[in-house]
Amino acid sequence: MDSYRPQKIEKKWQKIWEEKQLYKTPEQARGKDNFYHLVMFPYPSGDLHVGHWHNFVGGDVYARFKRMQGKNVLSPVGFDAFGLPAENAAIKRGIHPKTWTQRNIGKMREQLRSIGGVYDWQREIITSDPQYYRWTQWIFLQFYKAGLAYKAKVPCNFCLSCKTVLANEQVIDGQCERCQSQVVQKEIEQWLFKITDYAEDLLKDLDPLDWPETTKMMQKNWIGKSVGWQVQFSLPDFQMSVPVFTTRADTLFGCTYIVLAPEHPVVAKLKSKIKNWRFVQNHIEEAKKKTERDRVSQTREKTGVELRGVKAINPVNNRELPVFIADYVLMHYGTGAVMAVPAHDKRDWEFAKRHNLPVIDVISGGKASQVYEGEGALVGSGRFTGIKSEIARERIGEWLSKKGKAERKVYYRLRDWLISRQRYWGVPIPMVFCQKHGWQSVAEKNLPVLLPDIESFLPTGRCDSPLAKSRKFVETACPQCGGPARRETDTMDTFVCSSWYFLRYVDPRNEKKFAAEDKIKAWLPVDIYIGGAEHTVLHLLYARFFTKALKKMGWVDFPEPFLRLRHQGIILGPDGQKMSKSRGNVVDPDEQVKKYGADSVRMYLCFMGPYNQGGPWNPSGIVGIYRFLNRVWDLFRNIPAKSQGEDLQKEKRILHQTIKKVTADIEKLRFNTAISSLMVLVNKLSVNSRQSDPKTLKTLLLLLAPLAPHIAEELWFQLGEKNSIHCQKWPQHDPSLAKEDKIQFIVQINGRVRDRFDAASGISREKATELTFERKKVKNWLLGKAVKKVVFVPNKLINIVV
Ligand code: ANZ
Repeated sequence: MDSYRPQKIEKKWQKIWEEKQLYKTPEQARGKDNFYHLVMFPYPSGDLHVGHWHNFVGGDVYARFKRMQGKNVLSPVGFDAFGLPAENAAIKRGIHPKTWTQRNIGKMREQLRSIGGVYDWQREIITSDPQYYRWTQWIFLQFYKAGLAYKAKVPCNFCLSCKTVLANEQVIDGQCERCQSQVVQKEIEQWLFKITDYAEDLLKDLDPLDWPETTKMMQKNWIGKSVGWQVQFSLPDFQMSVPVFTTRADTLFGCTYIVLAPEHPVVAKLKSKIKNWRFVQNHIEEAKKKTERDRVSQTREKTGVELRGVKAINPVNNRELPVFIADYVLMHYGTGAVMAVPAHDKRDWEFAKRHNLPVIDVISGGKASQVYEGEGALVGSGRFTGIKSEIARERIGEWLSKKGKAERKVYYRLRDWLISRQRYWGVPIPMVFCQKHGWQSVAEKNLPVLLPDIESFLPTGRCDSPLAKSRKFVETACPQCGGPARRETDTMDTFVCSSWYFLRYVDPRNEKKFAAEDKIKAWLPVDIYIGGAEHTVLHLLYARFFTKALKKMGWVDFPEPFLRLRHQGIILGPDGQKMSKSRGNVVDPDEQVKKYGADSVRMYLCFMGPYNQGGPWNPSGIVGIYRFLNRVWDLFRNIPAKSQGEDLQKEKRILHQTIKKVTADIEKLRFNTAISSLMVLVNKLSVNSRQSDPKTLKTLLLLLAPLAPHIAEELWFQLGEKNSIHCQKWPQHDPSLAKEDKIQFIVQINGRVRDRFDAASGISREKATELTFERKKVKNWLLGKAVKKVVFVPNKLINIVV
């Protein structure tokens, strides 16, 4: 008899599946609903470890499960191939980013094949392929036409090491997300997408989505909606007024000074009137050097300078107030000016203490001489005294608005998305600059604007891209007048490429459109999206923005791209630390596959813990799974005659209970508990293997098929089946068969019947003893007696000897 040799059977089946195009997804399949199942496409990093596998494997199990449940499942794969990391790695190794990327894609294709996934390879997309980025450029042009793409001089995050600007989302704690180097501020002309136009939609459409709550919360916080009032403080000596944005109009009577951002335009206008201009100017220059993060840092001392000679008037009580500039007030949030209420705002409190400014309590509830940021009844607030702060905010706002001194205002923290990068390895921005006609779009028929194959792709470190060095690329004709013009040499942030790839998968070879309308209708939106929680803000927000913008332009007809979202957990090294080459704790999936087979690796990754949690890779854990698959294999060595009577009954019960459990678990991506119940089933069947019903064994294989597709297929054919197990229907459990049989359990004390209770048939000694000793009657009989022995007769009785 053959023993289990995964290396042999896995290669064999992978070849057959591919030859038969088993996983080719038709646009429509008779009697089947379409189901778009998407796993975040990988970045071709070249060093895949088992952590990456975890993502794909979990996704593949679910896709296979949905297929067997009768869905026409689209489960595509592709590569997010442009971007800084490819370029940085290529620079480090001295090879061209294109070569490096192609090499890695080749390697990853092999790895993904060895997983035994249901990928439809004919739909593969690579974002650095001109046939793909041609449509990325086309979408850019549609955005430009719609006013959603524009160029502006903006303060940028500039990474000193990557030598490019970064989006706000790519700066983590003041450092570059990719290389952890310091990020500084620079003012540069950049291309931006107007994501802020969609701030409200991006916020309100989150609620109905079936996404992890924490992810929704992070997006909400990132968008950062603030509702408040914009209040006018007049500067009587200058016939002008300064608007401030506040969420706490209820504290207006406690305002003791005004603070402007150092860059506030009013400051420059007042220049000649400011008595201490030299000081003020110094502070402005200092502020320019600081990053936004430094400026808002909680721990830093709040410094500022008074604008001597300038006074503002509080509109609620006409009190005259000093005016300061301070860098903790940011120019590009709200109006760039705040009314300071030191009694009820911590930052203002610190500033007031430092500058010896008055503090006036206007909300009751705090402790004397401490800042109180909570709610309470108003004090010292004229006609509003005594009113609860939550209500007073509205009343004061409305009162001022009647006098023309305030208006209701909503602000968002979200900024426009800065998409241009001064790097080589990205999509060229399809714009041309003509001295006479300004910025002009490249004609759609001339797309793609090809990324030239240049040798010197190294970043320049100035504020232009390496493409600027290629005259052949740069010099072109103006689409308007045909005169000499220059191409834009910046490339797009890679997040632009991944903001729409889910649309392309439905029609990846279309040369006329990014995807045909009927195909979009047939598949989208995505039914389930699986990927890492590290993409909660960037990618997921951008993809939602693209969908909304394309919907508004009429290119798609749904507002949200991903109806259901699940994150997989992170797989740690055997030492419990994050898996990384530098730590030397990387587990290579290829090696594991060689040793134990892909099915064991798949199942172990699913078994390690709840899918959304991950955990450390345990080398003996995979051995356990390998042994389990060997036991499954052995079950099929002696295909038995039909079992009979009571045993058959029992076997059916546990089988149907397992079907029920595995179905419910896989649906919730709880693969680990699904596998546990399969283990219990296999244990039971191993004991009776000679009597097992072949039907039971077939069902076991069906349940195993999504998790361990190769061994399931092999054993399926060994049972004499002619069609792939992966085209079979998922088993249904029969509730009446799954139901536990009840028996009446007898309790004897010293051989005499004292109590009875109902219990599940097959109840264990431990459980029966536990239930017996919990019974009131039994407790009474045993009062003051010492238990000498407990005799257990399965399915019949317990006898307690005292
Ligand atoms: C007076 C006040 C009193 C405030 C009080 C708060 C508490 P969120 O919720 O984050 O939107 N603010 C407004 N514009 C600012 C800017 N450009 N830079 C720094 N701070 C700014 O915060 C809104 C509050 O942040 C506003 O409400 C304002 O301070 C401050 F007891 O106004 B508040």
